Amino acid sequence: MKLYYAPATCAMADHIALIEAGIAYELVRVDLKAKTTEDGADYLAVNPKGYVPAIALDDGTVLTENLAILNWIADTSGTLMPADGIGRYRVIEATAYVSGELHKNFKPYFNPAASELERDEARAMLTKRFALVEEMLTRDAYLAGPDFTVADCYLFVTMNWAVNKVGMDLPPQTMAHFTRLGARASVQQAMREEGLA
Ligand SMILES: N[C@@H](CCC(=O)N[C@@H](CS)C(=O)NCC(=O)O)C(=O)O
Repeated sequence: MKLYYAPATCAMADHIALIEAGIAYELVRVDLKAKTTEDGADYLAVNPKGYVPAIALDDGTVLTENLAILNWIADTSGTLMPADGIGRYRVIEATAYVSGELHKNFKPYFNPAASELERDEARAMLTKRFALVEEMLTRDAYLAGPDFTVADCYLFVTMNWAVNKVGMDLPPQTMAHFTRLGARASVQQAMREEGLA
């Protein structure tokens, strides 16, 4: 399978999850401005949405959207998420929170046309959203309970943006989680492979 990515984007969540799950992958880098892949092909022909991540399975099936791809990785490998019960829905709930409530609030920081006011409003909202993450990490070792799951893979990306793009001070448990996850072999490998380490 192929993972279409750009460095340090939300596709890194899937990259980390693939490594954790032990699923073999080929990375294909996308130029998000030009909408081309590293070999010059038209990325829109792969994913008409034009953004990353996307995965292409060996039979040519293309799957997009982090939530779907992370669930596919977990289900395909039988790891990174409970197979059933409320624990499974807690992971989906946490991943949806990262996607809908954390990720989306970084948008002004990736949009050169965004105003300072928009950035300030986004930062205030992120502070509020990370306060809930802090509560969750005070209760449990990982975002969705006692075990590392796909929700933590995605959370790592947003914590990385908060610290290294926005310059936020994350609350203490969240910062400790960021440091712990940053030391995991899978995260180190993903960073290396994306040219970030
Ligand atoms: N709804 C998508 C959003 C993905 C997304 O925001 N991707 C960003 C990188 S983090 C991107 O490719 N932006 C470039 C663009 O939209 O042109 C998902 O959850 O997978």
